[in-house]
Amino acid sequence: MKSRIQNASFISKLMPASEAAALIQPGMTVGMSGFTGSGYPKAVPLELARLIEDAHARGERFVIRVLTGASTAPELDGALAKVGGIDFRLPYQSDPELRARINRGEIEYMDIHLGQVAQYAWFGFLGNIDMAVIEVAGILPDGRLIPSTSVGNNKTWLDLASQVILEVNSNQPAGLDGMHDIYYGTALPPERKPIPLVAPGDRIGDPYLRVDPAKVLAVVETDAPDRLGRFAAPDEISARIAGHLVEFFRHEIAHGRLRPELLPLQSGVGNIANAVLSGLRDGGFEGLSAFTEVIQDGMLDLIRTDTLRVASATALSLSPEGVDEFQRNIDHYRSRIVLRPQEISNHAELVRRLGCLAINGMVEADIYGNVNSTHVAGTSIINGIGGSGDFARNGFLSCFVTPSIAKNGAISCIVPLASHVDHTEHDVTVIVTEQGLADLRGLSPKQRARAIIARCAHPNYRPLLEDYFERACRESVGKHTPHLLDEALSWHRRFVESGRMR
Ligand code: 0RQ
Repeated sequence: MKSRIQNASFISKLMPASEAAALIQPGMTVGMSGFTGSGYPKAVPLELARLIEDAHARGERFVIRVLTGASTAPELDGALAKVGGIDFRLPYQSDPELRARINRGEIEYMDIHLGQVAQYAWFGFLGNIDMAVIEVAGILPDGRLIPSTSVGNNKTWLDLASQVILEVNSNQPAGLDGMHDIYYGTALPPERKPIPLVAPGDRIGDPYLRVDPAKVLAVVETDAPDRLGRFAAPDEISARIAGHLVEFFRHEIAHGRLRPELLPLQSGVGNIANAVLSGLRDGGFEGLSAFTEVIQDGMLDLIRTDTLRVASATALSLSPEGVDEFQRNIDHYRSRIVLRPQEISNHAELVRRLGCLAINGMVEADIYGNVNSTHVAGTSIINGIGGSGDFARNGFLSCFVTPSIAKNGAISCIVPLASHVDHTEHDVTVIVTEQGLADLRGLSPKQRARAIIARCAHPNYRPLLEDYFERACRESVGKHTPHLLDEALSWHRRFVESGRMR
């Protein structure tokens, strides 16, 4: 392990995770590493959960505020939520225990664009960050830190936190060294300058994170893999969605609006995103690039085959097989992958400059193109907006994908009125289901409604949507975006009451 910690002053701070966890006091705001299940601290949060459980058994209140990059894993979000140790959490999460407690109203959760978390903290909107708990892959002789499988908000937490605990994980590939690009040129307005990145693979910073050694109270050794699941092979529905998108990109190339190498891809997480990437590989595309948040197996495969020349992201989120492949060919990947802080990977200025093709999953869209990415029936959160808004608002194209129905057809994913809106009709250019693709560019609200109902709705729900829309066009007082106000959310009310929208 000494070879991973090459600085004597950091070696002198080595201690067991239980001792390091005891440095975290009730009421603290703690910035932790971790983004989509990778690069999160593996030992200190588990020990902290034990301390919190003991305190609660003694009748003492012990809760903390937890800030991360994005979702973590059972060892962090799951363990702390289970013992009732989280008072407030931001941003994106996906842990079942944490989600359940948020939806029971036991934990305050702030859902915020991933690209904006760092500036929010720098503006002072999150109060003092008392502690940072950050996983790294190693510590250099000069005290700089080799980042782990995710960068997330680590730079911000290390800079802003009053105190720091480092976990040095020897299980993370040593070959990660050199893959990161940490930009230290951000500033607060009005001192901000343009970010000097003009292509996805540009390196504009330093491969290493910096930390003031005086703030580092503890260094903990770990040797545990990121706990990541396997991806389902694309099913028929996701393959059809991917097929529609690939056909659409070809159409755009034919009309001169896209070049054969497309524009930098941003692809959300999950089954459909993976299927779209497979569709691009099988569709004969070449010379592609990605400016995205997360590199999953599907994207790794595109890099392996050189279909994708370069990929910028803030995290690797690979299956165990993906990790094996990554480790075996790490030199190939190091020259093609750049991992950055999420304030850069998701920066509105850069997404707009590069003209990303944003492809994200959604819960539902309404007939006018407002998209709900986060809430079931408008009230229960699934994961969070993640980075979808960073890319949707600013991309060259903003595509949202979903199967047309959910829960075996009990739910239509195209509804009269979205029960919660994450992306407004002004930020959505393309909606795709397995039924087809609605190109909303240049259309008025009523034209959009006709396109979405005709191309994207499931046949079981299409006549109901047509009926709603035609009646709304006749009866609505305002005829620009017609609605029947008493009826607009009745589909969701029926679902909550009976388990079915019909
Ligand atoms: O529930 O697991 O209980 O069966 O939602 O749905 O179809 O498996 O789709 O995994 O792609 O997730 C929007 C959640 C889609 C995701 C969302 C139910 C459905 C299922 C999942 P079950 P699928 P996916 C980059 C960008 C926001 C963040 C984002 C997401 C479960 O894409 O979190 O885009 N997006 N980040 O049954 C009720 C509906 C439903 C529904 C689906 N209309 N009503 N339930 N479900 N549609 C990544 C980051 O930012 C980090």
